[in-house]
Amino acid sequence: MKKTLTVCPYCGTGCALYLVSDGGRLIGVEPSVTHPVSRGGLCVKGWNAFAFVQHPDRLTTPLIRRNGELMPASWNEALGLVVERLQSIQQRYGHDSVMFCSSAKATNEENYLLMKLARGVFFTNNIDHCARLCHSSTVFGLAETLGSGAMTNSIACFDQADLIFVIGSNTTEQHPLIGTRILNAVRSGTKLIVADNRRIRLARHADLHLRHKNGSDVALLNAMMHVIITEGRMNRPFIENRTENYAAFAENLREWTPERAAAITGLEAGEIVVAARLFAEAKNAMIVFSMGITQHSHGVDNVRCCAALALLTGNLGRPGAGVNPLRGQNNVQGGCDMGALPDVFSCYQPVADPGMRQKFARAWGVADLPGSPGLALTHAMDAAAAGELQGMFIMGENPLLSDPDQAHARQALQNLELLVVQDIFLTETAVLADVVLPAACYAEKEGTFTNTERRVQRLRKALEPPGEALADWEIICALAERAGYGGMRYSGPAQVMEEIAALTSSYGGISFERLDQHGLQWPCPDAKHPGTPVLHVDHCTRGPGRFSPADYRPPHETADDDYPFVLTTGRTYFHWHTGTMTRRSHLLDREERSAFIEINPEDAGRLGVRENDIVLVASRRGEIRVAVRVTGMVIPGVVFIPFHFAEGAANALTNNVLDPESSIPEFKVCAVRIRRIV
Ligand SMILES: Nc1nc2c(c(=O)[nH]1)N[C@H]1C(S)=C(S)[C@@H](COP(=O)(O)OP(=O)(O)OC[C@H]3O[C@@H](n4cnc5c(=O)[nH]c(N)nc54)[C@H](O)[C@@H]3O)O[C@H]1N2
Ligand SMILES: Nc1nc2c(c(=O)[nH]1)N[C@H]1C(S)=C(S)[C@@H](COP(=O)(O)OP(=O)(O)OC[C@H]3O[C@@H](n4cnc5c(=O)[nH]c(N)nc54)[C@H](O)[C@@H]3O)O[C@H]1N2
Ligand code: SF4
Ligand SMILES: [Mo]
Repeated sequence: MKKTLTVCPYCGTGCALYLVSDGGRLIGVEPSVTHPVSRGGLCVKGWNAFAFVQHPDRLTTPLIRRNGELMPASWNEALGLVVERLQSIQQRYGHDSVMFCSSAKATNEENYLLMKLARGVFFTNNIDHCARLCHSSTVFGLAETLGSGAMTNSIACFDQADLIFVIGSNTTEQHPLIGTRILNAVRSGTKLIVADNRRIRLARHADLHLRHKNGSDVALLNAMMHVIITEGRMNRPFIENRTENYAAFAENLREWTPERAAAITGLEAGEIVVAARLFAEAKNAMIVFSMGITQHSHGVDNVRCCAALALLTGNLGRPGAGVNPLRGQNNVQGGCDMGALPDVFSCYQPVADPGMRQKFARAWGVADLPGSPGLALTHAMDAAAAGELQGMFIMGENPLLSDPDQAHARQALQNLELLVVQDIFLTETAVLADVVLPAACYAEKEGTFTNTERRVQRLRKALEPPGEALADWEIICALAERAGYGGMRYSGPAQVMEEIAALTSSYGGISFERLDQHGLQWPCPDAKHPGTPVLHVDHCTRGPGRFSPADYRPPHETADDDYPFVLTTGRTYFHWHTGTMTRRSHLLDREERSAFIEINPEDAGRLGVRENDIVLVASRRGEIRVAVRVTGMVIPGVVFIPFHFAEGAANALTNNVLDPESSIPEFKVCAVRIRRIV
């Protein structure tokens, strides 16, 4: 038996685990007792992280569409075809007629290489990844206010908070080992406020549970800050010494009385006052947020308010105090850090800056690099649907199920002249592709992932990939070679990290040798630097923390006579996004088999539906059939559907309206109607 220390491929918590194999077969998982995050624990997905790896559905050979059908092909033919057709499209329509979608499931090295391929070889900044659907509003909002879009603290810091304010994060289900940490802190006296209208597990342990209306967070947070200011509970020295724009900000809050916010949020004014006092009284208060805050057409405004609450009360730059967006995918922090974004190279170095372009062009041995920002993922889908984008190369994403408004996503993907999908399974998106490239999964390759607390960690190869599948980095390098570029010949991912470190100051001191057992937290600028557990200690990354005022804008769609329910979408404990991996893991699949809708008992009574009835749920964009769960998890008027299930795809219903600044879709609110059919 062999044990290989690696990192869990599911969530951004970044637990370490050992893959246990016997003669080339994976037989199980063991936790790492010494790891600072997981400390000998794992959630159910971590324990089952081996299960999909050797599933018979794994892709084992490249596939090319011939006479309408995907047929096995050689690597030689598939790589040749991809490069030839991408180049042909660019010759006819220009460099920006193709889009590269990178992957938060792939390693840092692979994300870096795909962005190098897009920019350096195909001369386009059209590169993005699922962070657009996830924390793009965080990256925008925190860059503006604090100077860095990442978690300000480490996961271990949660133990030192006197109060934790969880807003729009179902932490025990979606970041289970962080959720446990919060519950442990609460057990030893830390206060907890939960602002989420679902009765999530954390809510049952909270000192205060605010069940405000979906999409009303700006009103709630503004009113909390109004109370803090009018009661003189703000941290004046912190505001004075470490922030800017306070006067204008406070002026804007004048009108935001708890009564005004009560009318918008559906809360009692008194509840808002209690929340404000609890928060302001805590010596060290920590804000934790996730998709309930970010996935709105006003996602950036929500984030601005979270940052402002921390600045107003001086809760920043200490172990128990900070602003903590929990990053979702195992390597979405890394995908962003590596520059798989349309406007920046690695670690947010802007492509618009000629000096940056020169630096990267010189390192990559190319004459020039494109300077105008490329398309965001959501805009690329719109462009494809409108016939303005011809080619798309998708590595490790399944947009047909994960993008908003499935009919629109399908139209976009079908409109393309060329769709290439590089995945470990034949996903719903891959079924539409012209070429499918089989990738090795996390257990079959070397590289690094960066978790939500900025910890860069090594994954290690436990076994060989199935059939002819190759690691994503190998495929990207082979594509570059085919395209006539000689600057992507590496002995392995360790050498790619050397190149990243040389071009990226936050990763400057990171090398495979140094990552050793449990990794390093960036910023880690040089080879002696121990890494950084807490950001913004003496001053914010941008200098002074900036108060950015935000005013309430309602969600794009609200309930009306035709569509009387608010639908909010999200996740369950057992499944991962579009289900490609968890629905192929026997134990996880057994726990949660098919699509469902949570309906409050009051609404169920009015609709005449009972547990397990099948209902038709329709929005202005589409309809699905799902089974009913009658539950007090949701408040009357709100229903919840997870987006894991292809046969009851929540995204057939969701609204493709975007936040104007971050281009994140409004996954968390749309209007639906419900009718019983069985
Ligand atoms: N098991 C599992 N874990 C996962 C994932 C998974 O698919 N499965 N995905 C990972 C990824 S990529 C991500 S981004 C994270 C997401 O992690 P979370 O953001 O924690 O998960 P969600 O279920 O999307 O939404 C969280 C909560 O937001 C609440 N919410 C909805 N609308 C609002 C609102 O307007 N205001 C407020 N305050 N709350 C609202 C919902 O009621 C829900 O409880 O999870 C990661 N972890
Ligand atoms: N309605 C609704 N929709 C949502 C959300 C929501 O809350 N509600 N949340 C959004 C959010 S936050 C996110 S992050 C997105 C996620 O959207 P996606 O990223 O599209 O979803 P995943 O299912 O995680 O897709 C990852 C793909 O990578 C493949 N894969 C796994 N490992 C590897 C590898 O090593 N190499 C390669 N090449 N492929 C690999 C998997 O098989 C899978 O097909 O969904 C978004 N969509
Ligand atoms: S908490 Fe996240 S990283 Fe840890 S075992 Fe569970 S899914 Fe994996
Ligand atoms: Mo996400």
